[in-house]
Amino acid sequence: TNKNIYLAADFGGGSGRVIAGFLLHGKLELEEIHRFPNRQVKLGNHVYWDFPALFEDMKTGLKLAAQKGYNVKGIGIDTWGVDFGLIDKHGNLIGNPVCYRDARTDGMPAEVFKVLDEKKHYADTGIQVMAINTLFQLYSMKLNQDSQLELARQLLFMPDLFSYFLTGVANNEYCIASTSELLDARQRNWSQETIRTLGLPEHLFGEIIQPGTIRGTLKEDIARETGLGTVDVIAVGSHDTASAVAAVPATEYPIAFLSSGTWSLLGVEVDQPILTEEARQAQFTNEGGVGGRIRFLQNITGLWILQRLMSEWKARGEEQSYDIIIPQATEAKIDTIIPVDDTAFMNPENMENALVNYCREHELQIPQNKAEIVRCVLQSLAFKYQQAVEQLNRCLPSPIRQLNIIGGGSQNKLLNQLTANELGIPVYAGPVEATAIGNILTQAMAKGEIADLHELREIVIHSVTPQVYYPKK
Ligand code: LFR
Repeated sequence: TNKNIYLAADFGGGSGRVIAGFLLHGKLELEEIHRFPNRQVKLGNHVYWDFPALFEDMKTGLKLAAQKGYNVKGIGIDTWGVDFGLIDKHGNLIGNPVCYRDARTDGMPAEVFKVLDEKKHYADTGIQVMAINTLFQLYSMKLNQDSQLELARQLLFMPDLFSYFLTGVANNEYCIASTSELLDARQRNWSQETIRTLGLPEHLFGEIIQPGTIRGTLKEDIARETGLGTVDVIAVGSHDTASAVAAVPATEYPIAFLSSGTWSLLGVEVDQPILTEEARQAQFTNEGGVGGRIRFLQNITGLWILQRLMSEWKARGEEQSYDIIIPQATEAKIDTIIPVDDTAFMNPENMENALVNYCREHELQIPQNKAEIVRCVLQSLAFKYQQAVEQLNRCLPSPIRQLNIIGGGSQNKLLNQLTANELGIPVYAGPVEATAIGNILTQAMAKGEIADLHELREIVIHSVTPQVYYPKK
Protein backbone atom coordinates (compact mmCIF):
# COMPACT_ATOMS: atom_id res chain seq x y z
CA THR A 1 0.00 0.00 0.00
CA ASN A 2 2.78 2.45 0.69
CA LYS A 3 3.40 2.75 -3.04
CA ASN A 4 4.86 5.87 -4.62
CA ILE A 5 2.42 6.84 -7.27
CA TYR A 6 1.45 9.61 -9.65
CA LEU A 7 -2.16 10.41 -10.42
CA ALA A 8 -3.37 11.34 -13.89
CA ALA A 9 -6.71 13.08 -14.27
CA ASP A 10 -7.55 12.66 -17.93
CA PHE A 11 -10.65 14.28 -19.38
CA GLY A 12 -11.76 13.35 -22.87
CA GLY A 13 -14.79 14.54 -24.80
CA GLY A 14 -16.77 11.42 -23.83
CA SER A 15 -15.43 10.42 -20.42
CA GLY A 16 -12.95 11.26 -17.73
CA ARG A 17 -10.81 9.13 -15.45
CA VAL A 18 -8.38 9.26 -12.60
CA ILE A 19 -5.59 6.75 -13.07
CA ALA A 20 -2.75 5.88 -10.74
CA GLY A 21 0.67 5.06 -12.14
CA PHE A 22 3.36 3.17 -10.31
CA LEU A 23 6.90 3.20 -11.70
CA LEU A 24 9.34 0.50 -10.65
CA HIS A 25 12.54 -0.79 -12.33
CA GLY A 26 11.82 1.04 -15.56
CA LYS A 27 8.31 -0.36 -15.86
CA LEU A 28 5.01 1.44 -15.41
CA GLU A 29 1.88 -0.14 -13.98
CA LEU A 30 -1.50 1.52 -14.10
CA GLU A 31 -4.53 1.25 -11.90
CA GLU A 32 -7.81 2.85 -12.80
CA ILE A 33 -9.13 4.60 -9.71
CA HIS A 34 -12.27 6.27 -10.98
CA ARG A 35 -14.08 6.67 -14.30
CA PHE A 36 -16.98 8.98 -15.05
CA PRO A 37 -18.93 10.26 -18.06
CA ASN A 38 -18.37 13.66 -19.61
CA ARG A 39 -21.16 15.14 -21.65
CA GLN A 40 -22.21 18.28 -23.41
CA VAL A 41 -25.12 20.04 -21.75
CA LYS A 42 -27.46 22.19 -23.76
CA LEU A 43 -28.90 25.13 -21.82
CA GLY A 44 -30.70 28.03 -23.49
CA ASN A 45 -28.67 29.24 -26.42
CA HIS A 46 -25.48 27.32 -25.79
CA VAL A 47 -23.86 23.94 -25.33
CA TYR A 48 -21.64 23.74 -22.24
CA TRP A 49 -19.39 21.38 -20.34
CA ASP A 50 -20.43 20.74 -16.75
CA PHE A 51 -17.21 21.97 -15.17
CA PRO A 52 -18.32 21.90 -11.49
CA ALA A 53 -19.45 18.27 -11.85
CA LEU A 54 -16.20 17.31 -13.59
CA PHE A 55 -14.20 18.94 -10.82
CA GLU A 56 -16.20 16.97 -8.23
CA ASP A 57 -15.63 13.75 -10.16
CA MET A 58 -11.90 14.44 -10.21
CA LYS A 59 -11.92 15.06 -6.46
CA THR A 60 -13.75 11.76 -5.93
CA GLY A 61 -10.87 10.07 -7.76
CA LEU A 62 -8.33 11.88 -5.58
CA LYS A 63 -10.20 10.84 -2.43
CA LEU A 64 -10.31 7.20 -3.52
CA ALA A 65 -6.56 7.27 -4.14
CA ALA A 66 -5.97 8.75 -0.68
CA GLN A 67 -8.14 6.04 0.88
CA LYS A 68 -5.97 3.37 -0.70
CA GLY A 69 -3.09 4.71 1.36
CA TYR A 70 -1.00 5.62 -1.67
CA ASN A 71 1.88 8.00 -1.25
CA VAL A 72 0.96 10.40 -4.05
CA LYS A 73 3.96 12.22 -5.52
CA GLY A 74 2.15 14.25 -8.11
CA ILE A 75 -1.11 15.02 -9.90
CA GLY A 76 -1.21 15.82 -13.61
CA ILE A 77 -4.20 17.00 -15.57
CA ASP A 78 -4.92 16.72 -19.26
CA THR A 79 -8.06 17.45 -21.26
CA TRP A 80 -9.37 17.83 -24.80
CA GLY A 81 -8.19 20.95 -26.60
CA VAL A 82 -9.32 24.49 -27.35
CA ASP A 83 -11.95 25.08 -24.63
CA PHE A 84 -11.48 27.43 -21.70
CA GLY A 85 -12.96 29.16 -18.68
CA LEU A 86 -12.75 32.86 -17.88
CA ILE A 87 -11.81 34.14 -14.43
CA ASP A 88 -13.04 37.45 -12.98
CA LYS A 89 -11.18 39.95 -10.81
CA HIS A 90 -12.08 37.99 -7.66
CA GLY A 91 -10.66 34.79 -9.09
CA ASN A 92 -14.07 33.26 -9.70
CA LEU A 93 -15.16 31.36 -12.78
CA ILE A 94 -17.48 33.42 -15.00
CA GLY A 95 -20.00 30.93 -16.34
CA ASN A 96 -19.56 27.35 -17.45
CA PRO A 97 -17.07 26.72 -20.24
CA VAL A 98 -18.81 26.55 -23.62
CA CYS A 99 -18.29 23.39 -25.65
CA TYR A 100 -16.38 23.65 -28.93
CA ARG A 101 -19.34 22.05 -30.71
CA ASP A 102 -21.46 25.09 -29.86
CA ALA A 103 -22.74 26.98 -32.88
CA ARG A 104 -21.23 30.31 -31.77
CA THR A 105 -18.23 29.81 -34.04
CA ASP A 106 -20.25 29.14 -37.19
CA GLY A 107 -18.92 31.39 -39.93
CA MET A 108 -16.21 32.83 -37.67
CA PRO A 109 -13.18 31.87 -39.77
CA ALA A 110 -14.53 34.06 -42.59
CA GLU A 111 -14.93 36.97 -40.13
CA VAL A 112 -11.43 36.54 -38.74
CA PHE A 113 -9.83 36.40 -42.17
CA LYS A 114 -11.35 39.77 -43.01
CA VAL A 115 -8.88 41.07 -40.42
CA LEU A 116 -5.98 38.61 -40.59
CA ASP A 117 -4.10 37.52 -43.68
CA GLU A 118 -4.75 33.78 -43.78
CA LYS A 119 -1.39 32.73 -45.24
CA LYS A 120 0.64 34.92 -42.91
CA HIS A 121 -1.46 33.76 -39.99
CA TYR A 122 -0.51 30.16 -40.74
CA ALA A 123 3.15 31.08 -41.11
CA ASP A 124 2.92 32.61 -37.60
CA THR A 125 0.77 30.14 -35.67
CA GLY A 126 1.06 26.99 -37.79
CA ILE A 127 -2.39 25.85 -36.78
CA GLN A 128 -4.96 24.18 -39.05
CA VAL A 129 -7.92 26.51 -39.29
CA MET A 130 -10.84 24.90 -37.49
CA ALA A 131 -13.85 26.90 -36.33
CA ILE A 132 -13.70 25.15 -32.95
CA ASN A 133 -10.36 26.72 -32.05
CA THR A 134 -10.11 29.17 -29.16
CA LEU A 135 -9.29 32.06 -31.47
CA PHE A 136 -12.67 31.75 -33.20
CA GLN A 137 -14.54 31.22 -29.95
CA LEU A 138 -13.03 34.43 -28.56
CA TYR A 139 -13.65 36.37 -31.73
CA SER A 140 -17.31 35.37 -31.74
CA MET A 141 -17.56 36.58 -28.14
CA LYS A 142 -15.98 39.85 -29.14
CA LEU A 143 -18.29 40.39 -32.12
CA ASN A 144 -21.29 39.59 -29.93
CA GLN A 145 -20.08 41.95 -27.20
CA ASP A 146 -20.24 39.10 -24.77
CA SER A 147 -20.37 40.49 -21.24
CA GLN A 148 -18.25 37.61 -19.93
CA LEU A 149 -15.39 38.73 -22.12
CA GLU A 150 -15.69 42.23 -20.72
CA LEU A 151 -15.51 40.98 -17.13
CA ALA A 152 -12.72 38.48 -17.67
CA ARG A 153 -9.27 38.99 -16.17
CA GLN A 154 -7.70 35.75 -17.26
CA LEU A 155 -8.30 32.93 -19.68
CA LEU A 156 -7.60 29.40 -18.48
CA PHE A 157 -7.76 26.41 -20.80
CA MET A 158 -9.55 23.41 -19.31
CA PRO A 159 -6.45 21.78 -17.76
CA ASP A 160 -5.29 25.18 -16.50
CA LEU A 161 -8.71 25.66 -14.97
CA PHE A 162 -8.67 22.33 -13.11
CA SER A 163 -5.13 23.08 -11.89
CA TYR A 164 -6.12 26.57 -10.82
CA PHE A 165 -8.96 25.34 -8.63
CA LEU A 166 -6.64 22.73 -7.13
CA THR A 167 -3.69 25.03 -6.44
CA GLY A 168 -4.77 28.66 -6.77
CA VAL A 169 -2.05 29.18 -9.38
CA ALA A 170 -3.31 30.57 -12.70
CA ASN A 171 -1.12 30.08 -15.74
CA ASN A 172 -1.25 28.52 -19.21
CA GLU A 173 0.48 25.27 -20.14
CA TYR A 174 2.24 25.36 -23.52
CA CYS A 175 0.72 22.29 -25.26
CA ILE A 176 -2.88 23.17 -24.52
CA ALA A 177 -2.23 26.84 -25.32
CA SER A 178 -0.97 25.82 -28.75
CA THR A 179 -4.46 24.53 -29.63
CA SER A 180 -5.80 28.07 -29.31
CA GLU A 181 -4.35 29.20 -32.67
CA LEU A 182 -2.99 32.19 -30.75
CA LEU A 183 0.61 31.09 -30.15
CA ASP A 184 3.58 31.98 -32.27
CA ALA A 185 4.68 28.50 -33.37
CA ARG A 186 8.40 29.33 -33.43
CA GLN A 187 8.59 31.49 -30.32
CA ARG A 188 6.30 29.11 -28.43
CA ASN A 189 4.67 32.04 -26.76
CA TRP A 190 1.58 34.20 -27.34
CA SER A 191 1.41 35.82 -30.74
CA GLN A 192 0.93 39.40 -29.52
CA GLU A 193 0.46 40.50 -33.08
CA THR A 194 -2.47 38.12 -33.69
CA ILE A 195 -4.06 39.05 -30.38
CA ARG A 196 -3.71 42.78 -31.05
CA THR A 197 -4.87 42.64 -34.65
CA LEU A 198 -8.03 40.82 -33.54
CA GLY A 199 -8.54 43.30 -30.71
CA LEU A 200 -8.72 40.60 -28.04
CA PRO A 201 -8.05 41.72 -24.45
CA GLU A 202 -4.31 41.21 -23.97
CA HIS A 203 -4.56 40.78 -20.21
CA LEU A 204 -6.39 37.46 -20.67
CA PHE A 205 -3.27 35.61 -21.72
CA GLY A 206 -1.04 34.52 -18.87
CA GLU A 207 2.38 33.09 -18.33
CA ILE A 208 3.17 30.06 -20.51
CA ILE A 209 4.69 27.16 -18.60
CA GLN A 210 6.29 24.02 -20.06
CA PRO A 211 5.28 20.41 -19.41
CA GLY A 212 7.48 18.82 -16.81
CA THR A 213 7.36 21.75 -14.41
CA ILE A 214 5.59 22.05 -11.06
CA ARG A 215 2.45 24.19 -11.17
CA GLY A 216 1.88 24.41 -7.42
CA THR A 217 0.66 22.38 -4.47
CA LEU A 218 -2.87 21.44 -3.47
CA LYS A 219 -4.71 24.23 -1.67
CA GLU A 220 -5.17 23.55 2.01
CA ASP A 221 -8.92 22.93 1.81
CA ILE A 222 -8.53 20.51 -1.10
CA ALA A 223 -5.63 18.73 0.60
CA ARG A 224 -7.84 18.22 3.65
CA GLU A 225 -11.03 17.33 1.79
CA THR A 226 -9.36 14.71 -0.39
CA GLY A 227 -7.15 13.39 2.38
CA LEU A 228 -4.09 13.68 0.13
CA GLY A 229 -2.23 16.32 2.11
CA THR A 230 0.33 18.53 0.40
CA VAL A 231 0.87 17.19 -3.12
CA ASP A 232 2.42 18.84 -6.17
CA VAL A 233 0.25 19.51 -9.18
CA ILE A 234 2.58 19.03 -12.14
CA ALA A 235 2.28 20.47 -15.62
CA VAL A 236 2.19 17.63 -18.14
CA GLY A 237 1.44 17.73 -21.85
CA SER A 238 -1.91 18.97 -20.67
CA HIS A 239 -3.56 18.65 -24.07
CA ASP A 240 -4.67 15.00 -24.05
CA THR A 241 -3.20 14.41 -27.50
CA ALA A 242 0.18 15.79 -26.37
CA SER A 243 0.29 13.31 -23.49
CA ALA A 244 -0.81 10.48 -25.78
CA VAL A 245 1.90 11.26 -28.32
CA ALA A 246 4.53 11.40 -25.57
CA ALA A 247 3.61 7.76 -24.83
CA VAL A 248 3.99 6.38 -28.37
CA PRO A 249 5.91 3.12 -27.91
CA ALA A 250 8.56 3.89 -30.51
CA THR A 251 11.93 5.61 -30.46
CA GLU A 252 12.91 5.61 -34.13
CA TYR A 253 12.22 8.74 -36.11
CA PRO A 254 9.97 9.69 -37.70
CA ILE A 255 7.50 8.81 -34.97
CA ALA A 256 4.21 8.56 -36.85
CA PHE A 257 1.07 8.31 -34.76
CA LEU A 258 -2.68 8.20 -34.91
CA SER A 259 -4.18 9.23 -31.60
CA SER A 260 -7.58 7.63 -31.88
CA GLY A 261 -10.61 8.62 -29.84
CA THR A 262 -13.49 11.04 -30.34
CA TRP A 263 -11.03 12.68 -32.75
CA SER A 264 -8.37 11.13 -34.94
CA LEU A 265 -5.11 13.01 -34.74
CA LEU A 266 -2.73 11.73 -37.37
CA GLY A 267 0.81 12.97 -37.83
CA VAL A 268 4.47 12.85 -36.90
CA GLU A 269 6.64 14.36 -34.22
CA VAL A 270 9.14 16.96 -35.44
CA ASP A 271 11.66 19.24 -33.76
CA GLN A 272 10.59 22.48 -35.41
CA PRO A 273 7.23 23.58 -36.81
CA ILE A 274 6.61 23.07 -40.53
CA LEU A 275 5.04 26.34 -41.64
CA THR A 276 5.15 25.95 -45.40
CA GLU A 277 2.36 26.79 -47.81
CA GLU A 278 2.16 23.08 -48.65
CA ALA A 279 1.53 22.23 -44.99
CA ARG A 280 -1.15 24.90 -44.80
CA GLN A 281 -2.97 23.69 -47.85
CA ALA A 282 -2.80 20.11 -46.63
CA GLN A 283 -4.46 21.41 -43.44
CA PHE A 284 -1.74 20.24 -41.11
CA THR A 285 -1.34 21.75 -37.69
CA ASN A 286 1.75 22.31 -35.52
CA GLU A 287 0.72 21.70 -31.95
CA GLY A 288 3.06 21.87 -28.98
CA GLY A 289 4.48 18.64 -27.59
CA VAL A 290 6.28 17.34 -24.54
CA GLY A 291 10.07 17.76 -24.48
CA GLY A 292 10.03 20.76 -26.82
CA ARG A 293 8.72 18.68 -29.72
CA ILE A 294 6.07 19.71 -32.23
CA ARG A 295 3.12 17.51 -33.16
CA PHE A 296 2.67 17.99 -36.88
CA LEU A 297 -0.75 16.48 -37.44
CA GLN A 298 -4.10 16.61 -39.11
CA ASN A 299 -7.20 16.87 -36.98
CA ILE A 300 -9.77 14.45 -38.37
CA THR A 301 -13.25 13.64 -37.08
CA GLY A 302 -12.68 10.30 -35.39
CA LEU A 303 -14.87 7.80 -33.60
CA TRP A 304 -17.28 10.59 -32.72
CA ILE A 305 -19.68 9.49 -35.45
CA LEU A 306 -19.69 5.90 -34.18
CA GLN A 307 -19.91 7.01 -30.53
CA ARG A 308 -22.98 9.06 -31.36
CA LEU A 309 -24.59 6.21 -33.29
CA MET A 310 -23.99 3.80 -30.42
CA SER A 311 -25.55 6.15 -27.88
CA GLU A 312 -28.56 6.79 -30.13
CA TRP A 313 -29.13 3.06 -30.52
CA LYS A 314 -28.79 2.60 -26.80
CA ALA A 315 -31.27 5.42 -26.13
CA ARG A 316 -33.75 3.62 -28.40
CA GLY A 317 -33.45 0.65 -26.09
CA GLU A 318 -31.36 -1.34 -28.54
CA GLU A 319 -28.45 -2.13 -26.27
CA GLN A 320 -25.28 -2.27 -28.31
CA SER A 321 -21.80 -3.41 -27.56
CA TYR A 322 -18.66 -3.00 -29.64
CA ASP A 323 -17.88 -6.70 -29.08
CA ILE A 324 -20.98 -7.64 -31.06
CA ILE A 325 -21.25 -4.89 -33.63
CA ILE A 326 -17.59 -4.84 -34.76
CA PRO A 327 -17.49 -8.54 -35.80
CA GLN A 328 -20.81 -8.00 -37.63
CA ALA A 329 -19.39 -4.95 -39.40
CA THR A 330 -16.33 -7.01 -40.36
CA GLU A 331 -18.63 -9.31 -42.35
CA ALA A 332 -20.79 -6.50 -43.79
CA LYS A 333 -20.36 -5.40 -47.39
CA ILE A 334 -21.06 -1.88 -48.56
CA ASP A 335 -19.04 0.43 -50.80
CA THR A 336 -20.10 3.79 -49.43
CA ILE A 337 -17.43 6.20 -48.23
CA ILE A 338 -18.61 9.36 -46.47
CA PRO A 339 -16.43 12.43 -45.89
CA VAL A 340 -16.14 12.14 -42.11
CA ASP A 341 -15.16 15.81 -41.73
CA ASP A 342 -18.29 17.15 -43.42
CA THR A 343 -20.19 19.63 -41.24
CA ALA A 344 -23.21 17.34 -41.59
CA PHE A 345 -21.58 15.09 -38.97
CA MET A 346 -20.27 17.80 -36.65
CA ASN A 347 -23.20 17.90 -34.24
CA PRO A 348 -26.43 16.73 -35.92
CA GLU A 349 -29.56 16.17 -33.88
CA ASN A 350 -29.51 12.56 -35.00
CA MET A 351 -26.37 10.95 -36.42
CA GLU A 352 -28.06 8.03 -38.14
CA ASN A 353 -30.42 10.37 -39.99
CA ALA A 354 -27.51 12.63 -40.88
CA LEU A 355 -25.65 9.69 -42.38
CA VAL A 356 -28.63 8.30 -44.30
CA ASN A 357 -29.58 11.76 -45.59
CA TYR A 358 -26.03 12.39 -46.68
CA CYS A 359 -25.99 9.17 -48.70
CA ARG A 360 -29.38 9.94 -50.23
CA GLU A 361 -28.41 13.50 -51.20
CA HIS A 362 -25.14 12.35 -52.72
CA GLU A 363 -26.57 9.27 -54.43
CA LEU A 364 -24.44 6.86 -52.42
CA GLN A 365 -25.55 3.37 -51.52
CA ILE A 366 -27.50 3.67 -48.26
CA PRO A 367 -26.45 1.28 -45.49
CA GLN A 368 -29.40 -0.94 -44.58
CA ASN A 369 -28.60 -2.08 -41.05
CA LYS A 370 -26.35 -1.32 -38.10
CA ALA A 371 -23.54 -3.57 -39.29
CA GLU A 372 -23.47 -1.79 -42.64
CA ILE A 373 -23.61 1.62 -40.99
CA VAL A 374 -20.65 0.80 -38.75
CA ARG A 375 -18.71 -0.69 -41.65
CA CYS A 376 -19.37 2.42 -43.70
CA VAL A 377 -18.14 4.73 -40.92
CA LEU A 378 -14.96 2.73 -40.26
CA GLN A 379 -13.94 2.34 -43.88
CA SER A 380 -14.60 6.04 -44.37
CA LEU A 381 -12.19 6.77 -41.52
CA ALA A 382 -9.53 4.45 -42.93
CA PHE A 383 -9.94 6.10 -46.33
CA LYS A 384 -9.48 9.52 -44.75
CA TYR A 385 -6.35 8.31 -42.92
CA GLN A 386 -4.90 7.18 -46.22
CA GLN A 387 -5.46 10.63 -47.73
CA ALA A 388 -3.92 12.26 -44.67
CA VAL A 389 -0.81 10.05 -44.84
CA GLU A 390 -0.38 10.85 -48.51
CA GLN A 391 -0.45 14.57 -47.73
CA LEU A 392 1.80 14.08 -44.72
CA ASN A 393 4.39 12.23 -46.76
CA ARG A 394 4.52 15.11 -49.22
CA CYS A 395 5.56 17.43 -46.37
CA LEU A 396 8.31 15.07 -45.12
CA PRO A 397 11.76 14.22 -46.51
CA SER A 398 10.79 10.53 -46.71
CA PRO A 399 7.51 8.64 -46.30
CA ILE A 400 6.52 7.14 -42.95
CA ARG A 401 7.17 3.41 -42.68
CA GLN A 402 4.87 2.44 -39.83
CA LEU A 403 1.98 3.95 -37.89
CA ASN A 404 1.37 3.70 -34.14
CA ILE A 405 -2.30 3.87 -33.22
CA ILE A 406 -2.77 4.87 -29.60
CA GLY A 407 -5.74 5.69 -27.37
CA GLY A 408 -9.16 4.11 -26.90
CA GLY A 409 -9.74 3.75 -30.64
CA SER A 410 -6.74 1.41 -30.92
CA GLN A 411 -9.01 -1.32 -29.52
CA ASN A 412 -11.06 -1.26 -32.70
CA LYS A 413 -9.62 -4.28 -34.53
CA LEU A 414 -11.58 -3.73 -37.71
CA LEU A 415 -10.48 -0.12 -37.97
CA ASN A 416 -6.84 -1.11 -37.30
CA GLN A 417 -6.94 -3.69 -40.09
CA LEU A 418 -8.72 -1.41 -42.55
CA THR A 419 -6.14 1.27 -41.78
CA ALA A 420 -3.20 -1.08 -42.43
CA ASN A 421 -4.86 -2.16 -45.69
CA GLU A 422 -5.40 1.41 -46.85
CA LEU A 423 -1.93 2.64 -45.89
CA GLY A 424 0.02 -0.40 -47.05
CA ILE A 425 2.35 -0.22 -44.02
CA PRO A 426 2.32 -2.04 -40.66
CA VAL A 427 0.12 -0.58 -37.97
CA TYR A 428 0.98 -0.99 -34.27
CA ALA A 429 -2.04 -0.72 -31.98
CA GLY A 430 -1.80 0.35 -28.34
CA PRO A 431 -1.50 1.37 -25.63
CA VAL A 432 -5.14 2.18 -25.02
CA GLU A 433 -4.30 4.42 -22.07
CA ALA A 434 -1.54 6.32 -23.88
CA THR A 435 -2.79 9.65 -22.56
CA ALA A 436 -2.66 8.61 -18.92
CA ILE A 437 0.76 7.00 -19.48
CA GLY A 438 2.18 10.16 -21.06
CA ASN A 439 0.67 12.24 -18.29
CA ILE A 440 2.14 10.08 -15.51
CA LEU A 441 5.59 9.67 -17.02
CA THR A 442 5.90 13.40 -17.67
CA GLN A 443 5.30 13.90 -13.96
CA ALA A 444 8.05 11.39 -13.24
CA MET A 445 10.25 13.43 -15.59
CA ALA A 446 9.46 16.59 -13.62
CA LYS A 447 10.50 14.78 -10.45
CA GLY A 448 13.80 13.66 -11.98
CA GLU A 449 12.90 9.96 -12.14
CA ILE A 450 13.16 10.02 -15.95
CA ALA A 451 15.80 11.97 -17.85
CA ASP A 452 14.07 12.86 -21.10
CA LEU A 453 11.44 11.96 -23.69
CA HIS A 454 13.60 9.21 -25.16
CA GLU A 455 13.90 7.46 -21.80
CA LEU A 456 10.19 8.03 -21.23
CA ARG A 457 9.37 6.15 -24.43
CA GLU A 458 11.73 3.31 -23.53
CA ILE A 459 9.73 2.84 -20.36
CA VAL A 460 6.54 2.71 -22.43
CA ILE A 461 8.11 0.10 -24.71
CA HIS A 462 9.03 -2.02 -21.66
CA SER A 463 5.57 -1.66 -20.19
CA VAL A 464 3.24 -2.42 -23.10
CA THR A 465 3.08 -4.73 -26.12
CA PRO A 466 1.32 -3.23 -29.13
CA GLN A 467 -0.55 -5.49 -31.56
CA VAL A 468 0.73 -5.51 -35.11
CA TYR A 469 -1.53 -5.37 -38.17
CA TYR A 470 0.01 -6.02 -41.56
CA PRO A 471 -1.66 -4.81 -44.75
CA LYS A 472 -3.93 -7.37 -46.45
CA LYS A 473 -5.61 -6.71 -49.73
C1 LFR B 1 -8.82 15.06 -28.66
C2 LFR B 1 -8.74 16.56 -28.84
C3 LFR B 1 -8.12 16.94 -30.13
C4 LFR B 1 -8.71 18.28 -30.31
C5 LFR B 1 -10.13 18.01 -29.95
C6 LFR B 1 -10.94 19.19 -29.62
O1 LFR B 1 -9.45 14.73 -27.47
O2 LFR B 1 -8.03 17.13 -27.79
O3 LFR B 1 -6.71 16.93 -30.14
O4 LFR B 1 -8.53 18.79 -31.56
O5 LFR B 1 -10.04 17.11 -28.86
O6 LFR B 1 -10.41 19.87 -28.55
